[in-house]
Amino acid sequence: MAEEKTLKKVEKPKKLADPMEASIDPATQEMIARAQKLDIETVFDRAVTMKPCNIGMQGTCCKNCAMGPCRLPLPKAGIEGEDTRKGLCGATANTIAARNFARMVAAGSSAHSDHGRSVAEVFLSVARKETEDYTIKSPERLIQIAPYLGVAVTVEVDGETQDRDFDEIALEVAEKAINEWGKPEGELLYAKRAPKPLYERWKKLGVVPRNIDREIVEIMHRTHMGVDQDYKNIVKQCTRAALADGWGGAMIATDLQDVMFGAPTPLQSEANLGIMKEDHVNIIVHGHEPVLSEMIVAATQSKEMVEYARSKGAKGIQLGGICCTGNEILQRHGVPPAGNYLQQELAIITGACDAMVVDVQCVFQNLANVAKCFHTKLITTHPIARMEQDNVIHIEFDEHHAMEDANRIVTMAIDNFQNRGADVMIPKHKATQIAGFGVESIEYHLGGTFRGSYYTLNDNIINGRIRGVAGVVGCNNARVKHNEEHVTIIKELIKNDVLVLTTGCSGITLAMHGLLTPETAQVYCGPGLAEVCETVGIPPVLHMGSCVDNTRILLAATEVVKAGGLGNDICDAPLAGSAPEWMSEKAIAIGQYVVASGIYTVFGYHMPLDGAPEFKDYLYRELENIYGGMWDCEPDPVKHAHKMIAHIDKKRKALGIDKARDRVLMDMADRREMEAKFQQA
Ligand code: BF8
Repeated sequence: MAEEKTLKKVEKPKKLADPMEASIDPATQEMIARAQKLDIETVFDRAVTMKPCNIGMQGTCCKNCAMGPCRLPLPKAGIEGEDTRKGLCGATANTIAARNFARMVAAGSSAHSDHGRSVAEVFLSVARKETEDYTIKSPERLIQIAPYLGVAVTVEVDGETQDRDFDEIALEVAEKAINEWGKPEGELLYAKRAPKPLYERWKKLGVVPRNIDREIVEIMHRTHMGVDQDYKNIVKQCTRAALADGWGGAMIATDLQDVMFGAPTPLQSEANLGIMKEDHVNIIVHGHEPVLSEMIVAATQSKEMVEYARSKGAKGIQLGGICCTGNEILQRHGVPPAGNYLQQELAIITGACDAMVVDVQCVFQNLANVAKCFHTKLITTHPIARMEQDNVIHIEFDEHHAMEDANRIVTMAIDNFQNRGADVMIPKHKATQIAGFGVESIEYHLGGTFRGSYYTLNDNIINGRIRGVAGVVGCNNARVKHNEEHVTIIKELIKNDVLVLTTGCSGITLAMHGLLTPETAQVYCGPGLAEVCETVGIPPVLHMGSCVDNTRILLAATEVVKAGGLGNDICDAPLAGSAPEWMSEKAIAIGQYVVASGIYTVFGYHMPLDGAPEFKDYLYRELENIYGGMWDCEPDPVKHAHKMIAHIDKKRKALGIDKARDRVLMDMADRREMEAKFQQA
């Protein structure tokens, strides 16, 4: 009898994802189908078989002590009268949801900021001349950021102002930067890079970060059992930690990466799994910190390594990226991304990935299980991010012998080329993209010739050709049709003359769907934005890098304010933020610092707040009165875009520039004609 039961269980067909329902990207659809044919499980299948926990979804499961987990779901009929739900200690739904939210902010801020710390430590080695593998590729960026860290770039000699010794500046910048993580007194130095009224607002509210580590530690303390039990007070600390990330750890990461590896400038590349080549050694780098991947780029381009690859029967070495490590080497070297977050398993399932090299964050543990089915060497490189599976190779990367480590990894990949099976299938799909935009390149392309500022961009916003600017960023999420929300929202925004800045996996998504080329403007943009993009030759969606590079968006918003005509503070300008398919705690940290910087920010999918309506209302409404920005959530992508547009219009009206816009309404026939033009292009 028992045997029969077991047999019946085995016979039950496995529930699998429908590739067409899982993604809008044909390369992804093809690879999901291939994985299923080979009986290899991917995240898309797991999303079908495992449903998310309903109470966790509502944000009201407290597991911060061993009397719990205490679960406080919202009754189906809602709550009439007093909300009497309590955990064993008496914690309310608001307290529990706020604690959970705060811990996401802490985790997200710690991830970006610890990345920043590693970069600062490598930079200190450079400044101390302890490593020869890294140098300062952008002295201009170093001189630019030094004053923000309180480092003088000139000296007085005999009453004359002279340039200060460059090595001295570098060393002081490195020391001051590292100090930002743990200094015993004072406040975050970069906070003053924000527009003055914003800094003063933070000061008045008592949310200027003291040091980066302290704000994260304090969240963990305050959300420990029996400490902070006032959700408004918890959110205040969320703000302080998130600002320590956005205007601190992440911003220092971006700056020092630019100093050491070069400040990005616009360049052409490609994106999607189709960048992999059957006759080349394919190496995929995945994760977030570019410290190792910079060396891997250099190693794969070296004559010795290319010759070695040829000696093993390959035509060359094809490097590709996944996630933000991919964005880092894209924006500085034009290395094409092979995919975004949800495509990491698929890159191995091509059968053509000779090595996947991972560092930190957003790496699936299932990569090891998938790699077992192929010849792929899966290599972890970071002491804080190892995997338990025995097929994973750990080569710990050390900046003091960086090139040696990179050469070892590339050699291993080349040696592995001969072990490939016959079962290679690389999807043909890939698209061209222009990436590598930054604060300066926006100024260069859209800036004023005479003022050397954002004046012309502002002028185009004021005259209504550009309705406003949106930052659309963030992850993919297997609970959402892969790429669909990003693409729909962006098309809706640019159709309505909203210029878009993008980073992270959103940037990779838009690249693979062909939205990061200047030609996109004629096809998808409203007439005003199309005219501006065509005149200056830029795409209507500007890829500004990885997720730590959201700080470039903060600084671009600051430049908009400084250029004048659009209010005195970031919250006055017609700006909005969005993370359509978010999944990571880092996205919550980013959302909180963007909101606290004055920008209305809409998340897609869902937010874990529904179980605590009062707390949710505080984030979605009341925060605007405090910081000028607030949260929102809208899973429908068209409505999502229109909420952002409505906010932009509200700001235009408050500035008195709403009349300047000649509204051009487009119908479906216009849209179809535009799409047809794009297909022909
Ligand atoms: O830091 S967008 S999935 S890769 S968390 Fe992760 Fe999200 Fe991608 Fe970059 Ni950002």
